[in-house]
Amino acid sequence: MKSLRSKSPFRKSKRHASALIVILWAVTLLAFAVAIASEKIALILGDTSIQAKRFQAELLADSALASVESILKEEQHQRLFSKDTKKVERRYLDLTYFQGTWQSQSVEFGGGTFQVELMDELSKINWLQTPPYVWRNLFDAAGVSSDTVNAWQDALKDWQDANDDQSLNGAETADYQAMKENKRRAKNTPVTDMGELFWVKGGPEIMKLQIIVDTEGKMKPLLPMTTIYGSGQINLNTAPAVLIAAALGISLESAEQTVRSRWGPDGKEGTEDDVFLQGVPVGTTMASSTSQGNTINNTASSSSVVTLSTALFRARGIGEFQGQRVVREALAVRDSGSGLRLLQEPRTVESRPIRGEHL
Ligand SMILES: [Ca+2]
Ligand SMILES: [Ca+2]
Repeated sequence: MKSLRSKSPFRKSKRHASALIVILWAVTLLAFAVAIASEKIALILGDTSIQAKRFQAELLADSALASVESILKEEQHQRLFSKDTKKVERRYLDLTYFQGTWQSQSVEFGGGTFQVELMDELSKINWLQTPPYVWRNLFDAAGVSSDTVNAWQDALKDWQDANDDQSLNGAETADYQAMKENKRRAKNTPVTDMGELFWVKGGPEIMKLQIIVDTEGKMKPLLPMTTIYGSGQINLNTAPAVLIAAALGISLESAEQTVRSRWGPDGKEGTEDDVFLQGVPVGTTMASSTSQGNTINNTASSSSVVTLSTALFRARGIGEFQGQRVVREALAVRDSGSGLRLLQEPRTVESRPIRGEHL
């Protein structure tokens, strides 16, 4: 009887069930043990924990970039239907009338937050596309000697042109090979990365230049105001006064007036009454095209050094997770609709603890 009973299917399954419970317990205990151990490891190796959090922050930053279009549409929708018109700053969301920078609201997700930021890439001066005379205006204002400017412009030309014929003040492979350190060859194809400019003869000196940016004599580094992307045109609706002055060949004072006219009656940037410029304000004399009069319009030809709108943006995804912040960046282009399309793989431009937060 006993043996029969023990062979009954019911008892057998019950025994299996209890075995399963034991295994589950074992697994659970093991999981606890692993969890406790990894907590301890994380405490001992603080870095591991920070790296894990940064990785989460990075994922959030990438999520922000991946969903930039839907974030943009969502905010446009929200603000369009917002009853609080005083707070509506619709102009920031209309990419056609973009006026500099725009930041989305911070979205909570997966225990952290993400956010998108857009900046106009045409608010910068282009190392490769902006005509040399504009650069000369800028360098003159910055007090760079004409010898230095000539050498730089020739070296940049030689670095990119296919031949090995040295320009008057330039540098080709023979010159780079004759250097004491970092012997290299001239690239002989166009620059494709900002970092490359440091390899061009004279590059490091030019890249670390500080220039006067306003009539009060404030100095700022030149490099963040520069790009290698886009048409080389400088956007009057987003560029700083110092670049507008160089582009139009006008005084810094006149260029500051242009910038102030963007701010509207309240004299503040980024408020409801800001004005989108439709042309160069009357009274501003353009050294390069005085025959065309004082006003240029939005249909300025591609040969013009200034523009009034942009289609090229620098999109930033900002991810924050448990005290860690990661910013990822990629160029983005406005497509024919209201959409925005990333042109590059995002890359990390910032990765750090959030100030004031304890880890
Ligand atoms: Ca060359
Ligand atoms: Ca204003």
